[in-house]
Amino acid sequence: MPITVTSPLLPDLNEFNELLGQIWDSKWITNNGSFHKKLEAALCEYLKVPYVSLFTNGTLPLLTALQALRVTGEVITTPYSFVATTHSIWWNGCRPVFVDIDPATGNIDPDRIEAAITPKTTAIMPVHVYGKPCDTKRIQEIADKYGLKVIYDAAHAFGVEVNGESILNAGDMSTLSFHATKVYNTIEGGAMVMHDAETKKRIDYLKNFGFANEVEVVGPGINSKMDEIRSAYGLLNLRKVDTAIEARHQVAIRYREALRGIEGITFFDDMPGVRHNYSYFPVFVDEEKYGMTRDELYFKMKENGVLGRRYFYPLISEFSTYRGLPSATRENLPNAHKMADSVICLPMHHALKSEELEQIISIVSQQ
Ligand code: T4K
Repeated sequence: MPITVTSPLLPDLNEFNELLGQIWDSKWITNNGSFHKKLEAALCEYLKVPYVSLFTNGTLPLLTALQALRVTGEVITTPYSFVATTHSIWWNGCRPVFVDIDPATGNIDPDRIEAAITPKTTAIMPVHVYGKPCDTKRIQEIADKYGLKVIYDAAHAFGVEVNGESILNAGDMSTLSFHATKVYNTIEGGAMVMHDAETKKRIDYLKNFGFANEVEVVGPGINSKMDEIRSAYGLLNLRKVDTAIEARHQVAIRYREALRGIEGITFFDDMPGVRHNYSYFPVFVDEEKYGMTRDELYFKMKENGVLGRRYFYPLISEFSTYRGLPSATRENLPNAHKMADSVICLPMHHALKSEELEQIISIVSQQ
């Protein structure tokens, strides 16, 4: 059996069957049912945020956030992410403007944002990549100075806190992905976090075609409602997520202990004051020092049954839809290119066995 980059956290099957029985009996299977309501409330409490609106995946809340905030023109964003981030800007008829990343975090470099602002800029869409918090204070200062909206793609940042406060409270809105490959999953799923009840109401309309009531549609909404089955699954997984994050933490500790000091391999350490979720474990290969290219290591791992992933290579700015944009040039994005060309995400999940972990370590450390 190959060792995959991740493995989904699954609820207890008997408990899930019990909840399925309740759903069958109720015959209420989607459209803001009781499990949907319960999961939204439970997530508010767990995540320490005031309002959560559930979605069917992590892409549609991005699309909906831009629409709800009436974002137009240009949106400043990072090329170092999953392609859904930029697609959401494109789907709203806006132009993505790529800004380079800070090599210390992988996140958009606040020092480079102002130079990318034009009279057409209306919003910034940063990503807490791998769950590492962006410099939200600096980004907000810039947004306030120029009157811009800030929508955080927090797909990787479930449960991440800075000095005891949820990172999801930053900006105008934050979005989450609950895809199977994430720390916390509802199979497919996602959510938006917002600050006030009025915005939550509007978002709830927009994810239900824009319906405010039976006869009134308040905007060109979409259908992105989470159903009762996934909501029930999500409630059960919420009970297990802390244990899963702690198991991931132990994996990170072992990786760091074993890989620190290997010439040509670097990785991120924990940031002070941050509760991390250990959603990914990216390592960066310096081929000169390591004596092997990133791809040579990637394929060597693969031949040995270890399926690491090159998240996020290629950069979004290299895909055909985006590479013609003025901000997509290699010269504009040197740090992002360097990171994308050197990264491998090692397998990281709650159920990784210690013998699997040691096998991965022995390949990377070339023993
Ligand atoms: N913004 C950001 C920053 C994101 O990273 C993402 C998604 C989004 C927005 C959009 O959120 P969603 O609309 O997806 O909710 C995966 C995920 O599909 C995607 O959710 C994720 N980011 C992205 C980084 O990774 P793939 O194509 O690499 O996944 P896949 O199918 O190759 O799976 C990887 C490994 O996971 C497999 O080798 C084995 C394991 N796996 C996967 C699945 C689906 C399982 O063990 N069981 C499973 O059911 O994209």
